Amino acid sequence: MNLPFEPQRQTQDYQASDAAHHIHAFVDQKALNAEGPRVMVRGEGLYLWDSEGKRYLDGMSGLWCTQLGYGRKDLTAAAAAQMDQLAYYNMFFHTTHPAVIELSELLFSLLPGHYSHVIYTNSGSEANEVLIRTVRRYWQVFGQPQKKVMIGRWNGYHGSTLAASALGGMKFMHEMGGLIPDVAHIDEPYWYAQGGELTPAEFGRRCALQLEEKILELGAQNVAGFIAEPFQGAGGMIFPPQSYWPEIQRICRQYDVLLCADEVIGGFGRTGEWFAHQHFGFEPDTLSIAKGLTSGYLPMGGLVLSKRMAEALVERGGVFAHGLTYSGHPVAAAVALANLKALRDEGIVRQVKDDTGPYLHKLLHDVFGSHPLIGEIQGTGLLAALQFAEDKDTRKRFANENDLAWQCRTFGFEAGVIIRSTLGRMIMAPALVASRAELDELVDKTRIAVDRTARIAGKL
Ligand code: PXG
Repeated sequence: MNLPFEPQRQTQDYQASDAAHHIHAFVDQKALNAEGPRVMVRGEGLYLWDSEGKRYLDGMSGLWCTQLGYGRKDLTAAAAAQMDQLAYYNMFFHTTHPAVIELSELLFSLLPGHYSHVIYTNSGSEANEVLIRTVRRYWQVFGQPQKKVMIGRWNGYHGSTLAASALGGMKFMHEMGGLIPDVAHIDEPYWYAQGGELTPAEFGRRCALQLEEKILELGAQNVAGFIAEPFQGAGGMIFPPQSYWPEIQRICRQYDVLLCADEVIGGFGRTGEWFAHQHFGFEPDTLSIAKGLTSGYLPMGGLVLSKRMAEALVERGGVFAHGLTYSGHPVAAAVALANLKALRDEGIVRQVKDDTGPYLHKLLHDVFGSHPLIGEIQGTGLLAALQFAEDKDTRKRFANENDLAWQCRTFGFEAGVIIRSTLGRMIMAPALVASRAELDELVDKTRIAVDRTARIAGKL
């Protein structure tokens, strides 16, 4: 074993202790305990090592978050310096600190000019919790306290806490713990699966018009906001047809419904723009952010507000009874600041847009464009999805597509690459610092996994 570190304990020892004490995310814990989780012990650049010494190319940036890759000394130095200087102070009782002030300055220099304020949180779920309260407070300030229904989308994902999962449209999550009142859902714009005979443009428009129907059904005077991911992430890396967002924006403006973009995955360069709504060309009133804000090195999120909303809350709102112990945590803020500086000063977002993003998509089209298992390739920047198809002409999907995708993911691990599976789609979202050579390796190893999957699906 040739490891760039000394493993402290045996893998089985780690696994036994983990099984004894730890409930993992989104898994049958009993089944996982029997199998034993992979123990990740080190990261450097795009690579991870497990406790057995096996090396993986991380094609998912952790969970869509390590924009700068692993092991960045500038981020660890920023954390250490801030810990030495002021490890903690809070945003309650009329105080602030330089780290959070400088982070906000930089954040708003990167955002379009119609945003002005942010409420910091520790995660994306919290950003969306705060969103519900902030949007409702905004309408209260304007004398419309009944305007409080939030509309989300089926198969959207906005986090795992009670209200964030209610905004999301994962029915199996709603069944575990329940919903909250005053939340409604419309369909997702997943043309490949649900578009039928419609063209993508027609289908996109039809999905958007569902928002208008839902607003009219609920009464526009009762609808506070519409929340959606610019492209769905956890739901399968699904890009809406181009007709979708302009129509959604028109409807929100027409009925005075706030347009809330969940940029937790799309933000901070993933699409080659700083924020995904810029790629799709619409102007949300709020942005939920997290993940790439710190490259995942420390937990931090936030809710960005348009000038119009911030002005109402600040100038007319009085006390807004909201705050978290760790809102604007100085160490997280210092890391976020160092992270955003690196993304900006090293030209990484531009590189994704002009070089590595187009390079990845050309490669994917060359390798998978006529692959017998792949019916569609979607994405832009360092973001891609491969759709499995049983019949490419009719867009028929496999009855066992979920199992096939999970198999593909397992084959990926065996080949030394981490790709994400969702219902019949394989997702790639490597760190934004990926080189062309690393993207070659990502696609080569993904090809091994997809070919093996095609064989068990009878397609090769
Ligand atoms: N909004 C979006 C769009 C997300 O993708 C959250 C909110 C919640 O963020 P926190 O920081 O509370 O986890 C997310 C999280 C996956 C996967 O498998 C995606 C997420 C989380 C875990 C797994 O794709 N996204």
